[in-house]
Amino acid sequence: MEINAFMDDIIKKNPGQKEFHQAVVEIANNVIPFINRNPQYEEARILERICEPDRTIIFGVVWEDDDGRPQINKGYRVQFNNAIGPYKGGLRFHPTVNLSILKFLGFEQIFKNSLTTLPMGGGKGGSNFDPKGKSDKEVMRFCQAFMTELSKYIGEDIDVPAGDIGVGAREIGYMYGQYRKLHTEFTGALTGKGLNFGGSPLRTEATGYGCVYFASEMLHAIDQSLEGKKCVISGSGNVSIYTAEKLIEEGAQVITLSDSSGFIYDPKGINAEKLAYIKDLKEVRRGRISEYAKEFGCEFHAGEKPWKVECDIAFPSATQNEIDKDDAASLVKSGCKVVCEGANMPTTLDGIKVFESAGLMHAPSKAANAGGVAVSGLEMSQNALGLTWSSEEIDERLRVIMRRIYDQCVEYGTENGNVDYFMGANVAGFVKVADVMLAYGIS
Ligand code: NDP
Ligand code: 2IT
Repeated sequence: MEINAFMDDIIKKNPGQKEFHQAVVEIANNVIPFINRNPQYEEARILERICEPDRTIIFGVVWEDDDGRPQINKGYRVQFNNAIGPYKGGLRFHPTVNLSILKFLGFEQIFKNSLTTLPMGGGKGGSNFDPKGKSDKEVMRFCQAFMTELSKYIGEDIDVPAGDIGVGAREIGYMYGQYRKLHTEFTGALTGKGLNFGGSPLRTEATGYGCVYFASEMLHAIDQSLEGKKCVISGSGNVSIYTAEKLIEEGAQVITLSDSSGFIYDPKGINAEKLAYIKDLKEVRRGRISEYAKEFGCEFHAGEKPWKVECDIAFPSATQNEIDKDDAASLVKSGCKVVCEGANMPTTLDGIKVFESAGLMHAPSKAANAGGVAVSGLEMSQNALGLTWSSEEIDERLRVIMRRIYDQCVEYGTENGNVDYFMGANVAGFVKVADVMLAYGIS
């Protein structure tokens, strides 16, 4: 197989979907050489088949705003691949959402979910609805209208959505309430539910905690630990907050957080008390990160990203392509030695090359942020069993899963004694799904 011809075909079949093309090329760069050594995958055209979603559902969502005016949004669910389990992946509510972004996310999810070792296929969905500036009642009406349509296509053994950008506990609550009403049943058709209606302990924390566990594994391999390491984090949402929480617990120094308006730089480090302020600011009051700078008297850099700040480790945890070539060069210059991706595909292809040539340890999102969907998988198991495991039990399972993901990266990504975490994650994620697709024959 030849990469350029393969990508030409992808671009022709999916015109204009640049984020999707980017996600595919990143995988193809690693997987095609592997396929060329293992021709059974080429004969069955497995990679081409994985790149075509099983089903793409697009629908209109009409809801009423507080002034009684009808509002119209687009809703999507991309059911990408269910070879190894029900479609599984989050819902994103953000004004930038389009089919390209959801296809990149759904595609990544296939490989990520495979790496978790749990039986979950890949999917993703969402809407161009912007929750910012909407009242609680407006968010509720939107979520109900969105679920009225989506509910026709999901179910505990079919497709199990969860949260992503703009979708947290509040939105999942409204959507699950509507699902349960429409279906007259109480099953695990969504994850990230509240603890009193089938949610799993630690699902809220899981993506951030898992990301830190993955960083620990990488440091352990070079006889280092997180203790005393200067960490820069972007974003201040679900993933960023719980990455910060675990880093603080591990004795690292968290010095930045951001949102779409800019970043705060707190050289003294964010401690548990300051983090409690951030949780209230972001999870309850839904305010801006600049308020932190006013409260604690530190710098706020409007309109900027934190990549020029001197650090040991970076956790990009806001959104896709937030580290381009220049940002990557800034991070290298600022002393960064490890990049652990909390957000999905936060580094551009040029940015990845900069890290590669500087010899940084760089963990791809599909490995490093898989803790969230892994605990979603555990939530599905608990729902099926009708019981709830303890936080300690979930935390131990999460640690084991992140270690296994790390081990798979090392197994499939080691060349000449060096670990290429991208190669490891991409090939390991592919092999499991590909072998199952071979077992099914041409179907
Ligand atoms: P949240 O909505 O909780 O937080 C998102 C954060 O990122 C906010 O601080 C937001 O700032 C910032 N942000 C979002 N879009 C942009 C943008 N275009 N430019 C600058 N800043 C932006 O989302 P999550 O924390 O859940 O998700 C963050 C990332 O992690 C995403 O890439 C998501 O796909 C990924 N992820 C999430 C998982 C989960 O379990 N939630 C699991 C695995 C990955 P503002 O409020 O100003 O918009
Ligand atoms: O990108 C992701 O892995 C998520 N947003 C979590 C998906 C899930 O089903 O928990």
